[in-house]
Amino acid sequence: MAQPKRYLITAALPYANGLKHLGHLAGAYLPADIYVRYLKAQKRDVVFVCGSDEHGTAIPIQAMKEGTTAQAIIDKYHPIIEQNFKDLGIEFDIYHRTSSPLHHETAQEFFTALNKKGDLQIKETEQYFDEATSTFLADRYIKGTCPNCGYENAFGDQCERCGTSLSPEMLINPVSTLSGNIPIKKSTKHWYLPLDKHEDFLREWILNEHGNDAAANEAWRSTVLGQCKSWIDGGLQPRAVTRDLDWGVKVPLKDAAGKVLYVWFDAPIGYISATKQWALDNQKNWEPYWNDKETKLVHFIGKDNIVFHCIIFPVMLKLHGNILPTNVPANEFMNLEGDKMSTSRGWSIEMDDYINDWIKKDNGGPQLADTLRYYLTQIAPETKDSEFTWKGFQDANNSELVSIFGNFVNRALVLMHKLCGGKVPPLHADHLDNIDRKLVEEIKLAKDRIENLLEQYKFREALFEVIDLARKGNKYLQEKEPWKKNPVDEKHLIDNCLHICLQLTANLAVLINPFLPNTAKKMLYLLKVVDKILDWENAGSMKLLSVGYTLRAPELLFRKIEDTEIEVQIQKLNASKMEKESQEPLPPPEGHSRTGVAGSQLPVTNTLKDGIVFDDFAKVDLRIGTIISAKKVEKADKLLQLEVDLGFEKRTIVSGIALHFNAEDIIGKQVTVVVNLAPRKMKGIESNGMILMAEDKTGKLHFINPEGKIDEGSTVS
Ligand code: B3M
Ligand code: ZN
Repeated sequence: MAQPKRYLITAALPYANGLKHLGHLAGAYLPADIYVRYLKAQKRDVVFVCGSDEHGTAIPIQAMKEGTTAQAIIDKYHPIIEQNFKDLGIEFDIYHRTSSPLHHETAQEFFTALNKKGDLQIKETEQYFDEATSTFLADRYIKGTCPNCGYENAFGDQCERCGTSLSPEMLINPVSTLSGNIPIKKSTKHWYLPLDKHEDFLREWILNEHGNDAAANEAWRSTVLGQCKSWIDGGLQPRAVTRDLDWGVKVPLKDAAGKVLYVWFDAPIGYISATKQWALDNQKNWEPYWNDKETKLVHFIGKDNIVFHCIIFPVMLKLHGNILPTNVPANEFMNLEGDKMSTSRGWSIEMDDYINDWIKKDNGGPQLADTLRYYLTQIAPETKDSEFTWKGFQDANNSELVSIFGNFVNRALVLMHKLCGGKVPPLHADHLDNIDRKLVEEIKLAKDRIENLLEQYKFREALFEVIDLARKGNKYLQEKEPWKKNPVDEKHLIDNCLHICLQLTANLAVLINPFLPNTAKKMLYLLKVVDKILDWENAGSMKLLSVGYTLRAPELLFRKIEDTEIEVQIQKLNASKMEKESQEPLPPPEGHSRTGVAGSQLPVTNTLKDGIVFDDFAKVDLRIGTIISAKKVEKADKLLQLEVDLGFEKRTIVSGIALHFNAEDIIGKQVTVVVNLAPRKMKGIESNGMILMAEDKTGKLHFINPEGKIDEGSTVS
C-alpha cells in the first residue's frame, strides 16, 4: 500500500474520574506512544491526540463519593492524569479536555449535522426514573443483577464482572445508585442512531475490507474482528445518543431541555476537537486530518472500547463525511498477580503510585520510566490477556535491561576506553572476518524486521528484536575477546571489534528510541551525538560515529532492582486490597460472591491460597473479644464502628459488615480478632484490628466465636 500522506493517532480518552492504572497504560497509551515515536523518527507527518473524557455518569458518581461537584472532580483529576503521562514519557501532541468550549461546540455541530440530514431517529420510550432524586436512570445511575453472570452490582451500561454490555432494561432487580430506591418507569424522548440501517456498510467495511485476508487494506487483529463480527451477527439496534442528565454537552435543540449528548457520542468527537485545538495552537489546518482520504487514522484502545470505535463512531464518521479509521489495534487486558486489575477493588497499580515509588525516588529517575515501558511492552496483551507480576518486572529489568542491553553498551564503552584510548577506533576493511560481517548484516536485518513489526502494531515482538540484537552484540564480544588480543600486533582486530560494537551501540539507540526514549537520550549523551542520530533512516548504518571521535566515560544505563523493593510493592498491593475490601465490598472476581444476597447460590471456593509455614501463621495474634458497642459509620453504607473488649484493653475496630448485621443485634457477641494488624484509617476513624468472618455459600457472613462465652483476651491458635 502507498505510504499515507499523514497520520492521526488517537489513544482512548481516559475518564477524569480518578487515577489510571498500569493496565490502562499498557492497553492504549504506551503502544500508541511507541508507534508515534517510530513514525516521527521516520519523519512522517503525524499528530497524536488524547485528552480527558469529562462527561458521563462516572464523573458525578465520583463527585458524590468525594462529597464534591463534578466540575471539581474533573479539575482535580485532569491535570494529575496529564502529568502522569508526561512522567512516563507518553508524549501527546495535545492532551485536551472534553469540558472545553471548543469540544462542546464541535460535538453540538456534529449532532446538528446528523440530525438535520435526518440520520437520527426520535423515539419516545418508558425509562427508569428515580422519584426521590427526580432523575432518569441511565448508565451508571442504575444497577442490578447481571442477566449474564448473576453479579448483583452490574451497572446499567455494563457488568463490571463479566464485561457484558447492558442496558437498564436488561438488569434484574434494578435499583437507583443515587438513592438506593426501586425506580418507576416514566416516558421520555430521545434521539437514536439507527445502527441497524448501517449493518451492510459495517459488514463490508470491517469484515471484507479489513478482514483476515484483506488484500488492499490493513487486516485488523483477529480479537477485534471477532468482537465486531459477533456484534454485527447479533443484529444491531438503534442506539440512543442523548440522555436526561444535567452533566454533559447540552443537546443543541429547543425541545431538548435537560438533555445532554450520550458520553459515547461526544467522547470520540473529542479526538476531532483535540485536533482542532492542536491546529489552533500550532497554526496548522486540522481539516485534512479528518477529511482527506490520504490520512491514516489509527485508534489505540483497550478491548472494552471496541464496539464504540469499530461500530458506533465509524457510522457517525461516515454519516458526517469524515474518514474512517484504518486500524483499531485494541489490546486485551493486563491482569495483576493472578487477578483482574481494578482500582475499585484495590487490586491495581496506579500510574501515580508507580511514579512516586520508582521514578521520583533518589535512586529512580527517568530510567525507571523506561523499565516500566520495557516490561509493559514485553508482556503487552496484544493477542490475549497477560499478567503483570512484580517478580516479572524485576526479572525483565535485571535479566534483560541490565544484563543484556545495559551490559553490552557498558562493555563496548569500557573496552573502547581501555583498549582504544577513549576514541572511536578506525575500521580496517581488509581485516574483517565472517563473524564481523555477520554482525553487520544482522544489524541491517534487525532494522528491517523491527520496522515491519512496528508497521503491524506488533510492539512486543519488535522490542524482542531490539534486545536480541544487543544479545548478539554480547555474543560477538565474547567470541572476539578483544581484551585477549595483543595490543600491538593485533591492534587492527581490536579496532575492528570495538568499531563495530560502537556503531552497533549507536544503532541500538535508534532502535530502542520508540520504546525507551530516556535510554536512547542517555546513550546519545554517552556517545556525544545529537538527537538527529535518532532518525529512523540511520538504523542499519555503520557510519553513525566518526572515527577518532572522543566519547564520554561509561555510565550504567540501568540499575538493578533489589528483592526488598519488590517485597515492599507486593505488601503494598495486599494492604490496599484489604483496605478496599473492608471499606466496600465491590466487584468480586468471577465465581466469588462478596456482597452475597442470600438466595443466589455460589459455590464455596475450592481454590486454595499458596502454602505457608507454621512461622507465617504464628505471626498472627488472634484473640477472643466481646463487642460492647456498635454504630453505623456516617456516609459509608457498609461500615460499622465497633468497640471491642479484649480483656487487656478496649479497642475501636471498623468492620465492613453493615450490610449483614444491624448494629444493635451484635452487641454482646463474642468474636475472633486479629489484634496485631497495623492500625488503618477508614472514613477518618482509626481501626485497631480485624474481626474474622466466615462466608457461607449464599454469601452470608458469620462471626467465628467460641461455643460458650469465654474470657476476653483468650488466645486462638
Ligand atoms: N472514557 C472509556 C474508558 O476510559 C472512555 C474512552 C473514551 S474514548 C473516546 O475506558
Ligand atoms: Zn455479568
